[in-house]
Amino acid sequence: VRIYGDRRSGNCLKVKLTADVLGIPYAWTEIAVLAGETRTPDFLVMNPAGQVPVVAFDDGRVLAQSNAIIRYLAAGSNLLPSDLFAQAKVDEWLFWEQYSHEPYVAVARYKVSYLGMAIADIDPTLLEKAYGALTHLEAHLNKDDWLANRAPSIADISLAAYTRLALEAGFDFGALPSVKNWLSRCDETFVPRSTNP
Ligand SMILES: N[C@@H](CCC(=O)N[C@@H](CS)C(=O)NCC(=O)O)C(=O)O
Repeated sequence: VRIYGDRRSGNCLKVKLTADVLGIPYAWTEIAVLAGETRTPDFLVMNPAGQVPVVAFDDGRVLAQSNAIIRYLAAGSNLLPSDLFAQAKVDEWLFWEQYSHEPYVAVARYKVSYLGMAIADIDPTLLEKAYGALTHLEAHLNKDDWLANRAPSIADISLAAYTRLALEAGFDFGALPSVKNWLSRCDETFVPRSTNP
């Protein structure tokens, strides 16, 4: 497979980590979001939505949307349970990530890491929603080591991506000790099996 992605994007890092952990070999094509490389005519043929990540398979099929991609890559592995209800509990977190976490946590982090803004200058409403999402994670992780089914899964890979990038970008995790411990647990558990570029 070939992954088209921007190495600074959490959505793309989810795909990279899932492939690395599962030992799926791939080639990586770097697409610079800020340089407009997701909006070139060639790229838009592949993904009319003009976004990375995109995965192109050897048979010509193409798949976009980070959580759809990691779900497909992880099917049949221990990162996605085969029981349908257990799968739906993983999906619960994947959908929550896209609607209630990524739009705030990733966007706030984008302003700092891509645009160079100070955290203090970010719209307080956006910050409040970002910390609200992180606090929801904290409440769950106070009770449980993992997000879904008391076991590591792509739900953790997905949610950890932008949570980690927010921590690295300097957001205040003082009130989020369980989230920080969970990020460390993810590092210990999701160990790359392959050495892709
Ligand atoms: N819901 C999509 C979001 C993808 C997305 O927002 N990608 C950003 C980079 S993180 C992008 O390609 N932006 C470029 C653009 O919109 O032109 C996913 O999960 O893959």
